[in-house]
Amino acid sequence: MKRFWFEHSFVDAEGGYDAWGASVAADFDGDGIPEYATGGRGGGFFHVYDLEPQSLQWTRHVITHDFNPCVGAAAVDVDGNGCCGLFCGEWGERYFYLVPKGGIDRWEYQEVGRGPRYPHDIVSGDIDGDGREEVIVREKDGVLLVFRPPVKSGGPWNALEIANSLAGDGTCLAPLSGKGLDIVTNQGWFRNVKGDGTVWKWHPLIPKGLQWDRETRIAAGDVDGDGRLEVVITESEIEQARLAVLHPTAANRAWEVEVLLDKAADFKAFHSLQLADLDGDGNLEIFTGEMENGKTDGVTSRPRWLCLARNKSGNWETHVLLDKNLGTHCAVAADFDGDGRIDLVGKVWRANKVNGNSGRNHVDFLHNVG
Ligand SMILES: [Ca+2]
Ligand SMILES: [Ca+2]
Ligand SMILES: [Ca+2]
Ligand SMILES: [Ca+2]
Repeated sequence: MKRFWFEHSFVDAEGGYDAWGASVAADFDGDGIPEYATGGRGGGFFHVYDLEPQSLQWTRHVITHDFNPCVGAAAVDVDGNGCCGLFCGEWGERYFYLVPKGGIDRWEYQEVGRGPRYPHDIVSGDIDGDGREEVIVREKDGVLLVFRPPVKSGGPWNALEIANSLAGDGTCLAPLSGKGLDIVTNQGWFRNVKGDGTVWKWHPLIPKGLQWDRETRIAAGDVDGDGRLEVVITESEIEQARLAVLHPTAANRAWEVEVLLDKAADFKAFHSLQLADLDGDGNLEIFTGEMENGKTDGVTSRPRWLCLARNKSGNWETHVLLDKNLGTHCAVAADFDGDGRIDLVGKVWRANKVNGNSGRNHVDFLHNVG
C-alpha cells in the first residue's frame, strides 16, 4: 500500500483564457465544504468550481468577466460570521471584494480601493484580534500593505503600508512570536509588536549566503513535530529550484537552514507550496509542484507534483504524487469532497505547448484516496 495515493481528474480541461491566478479554496456557499476559485486574463474571468462528492464531477460557475484578476487573491471573512467573500486585485490598480449572493452562481462585487498594480501575494487573517479578517497585499518587487475592511459594509477599505519595497515575492501569516499574527516574507519576517497590527518590527529570516532566489513560495507550520513553527520556502520561478525548512534561532539572527531539495535534485519552478497532513497521521507534509509556462518544457522536463514527508526514522523522503506532464501553479490543499482526507487542486499559469492536456490550459483535482 502506497503511503500517498492520489487519483487525478480534470476540474476543467477546456482551459482557455490566459495567466490564470487568484487561486483560492474556501467554503463560499456555506455547506461546510470548500469550493475552488481562480481567475485571470485573456478577456477577464473569475470562476468558482464546485465538486459533487458522489460523482466527483465539478461544475463551473462564472463569478464575473468584468476585470482581470492578478496573481493574488484570498478568501476573507470581514464580519467574523464564518462566511467568506473573495478579495483580489486586478492587473492594474483596482482592488475588489466579491461576495456570493444566495449561492455561488450569483455574485456581487465592489471596488474597495486602489493600490499597487501587481498584487502577487494576497493573504487574509485577523491581525488585530477583533475577530474580523484583514487582508495583506504584497506587490511583486514592491510594497507590503494591510487592507482593513470598513466597519460598515460597503464603505472603502483602509490601506496601511508596512514596507515600501521588498524584492521578489512569497508572503504568509503565522504566529511566530506568539503575539498575534506576524507577516512572514522571503525578505524577513515582520513582528506584530503589540498584536494589534499597529506596529511592525522587521527580523531576519534567510541567511544571505544562501543566495535564495527572490521569487518564492513560503509557508509556516510545525513540520518536524518539535512544537515550534518552522518556515518552509521554495524557489518558484527558476530551474534547479530548491526547497528548504528554516528553523528558528535567536530573535535577531537568520534562521537555521535545512535544504530538503537542493539544485542537484533538478526540479523546476516550485510555484506551489502547502503544508498539510496528507496521510492523516497527525504530522504535516510539505506539498509542492513544478510549473508549466516554459519553466518545464513538457518534452525534456515534465512537471511533477510532489510531497515531502518524514519517514519513521524522522528523515525526509520525496514522494511523486502526479507525473502526467501536467504542471501546476499556486495549487491548494483542502478536503474538497468532505471525506476527511486532504485533496489538492491547482491550475496552470499558462500551458506548455506539449503537456498532458494537448497543450491547453487546465485545472486539476488530485483526489486523496490513500
Ligand atoms: Ca461549500
Ligand atoms: Ca481583525
Ligand atoms: Ca502526515
Ligand atoms: Ca477529500
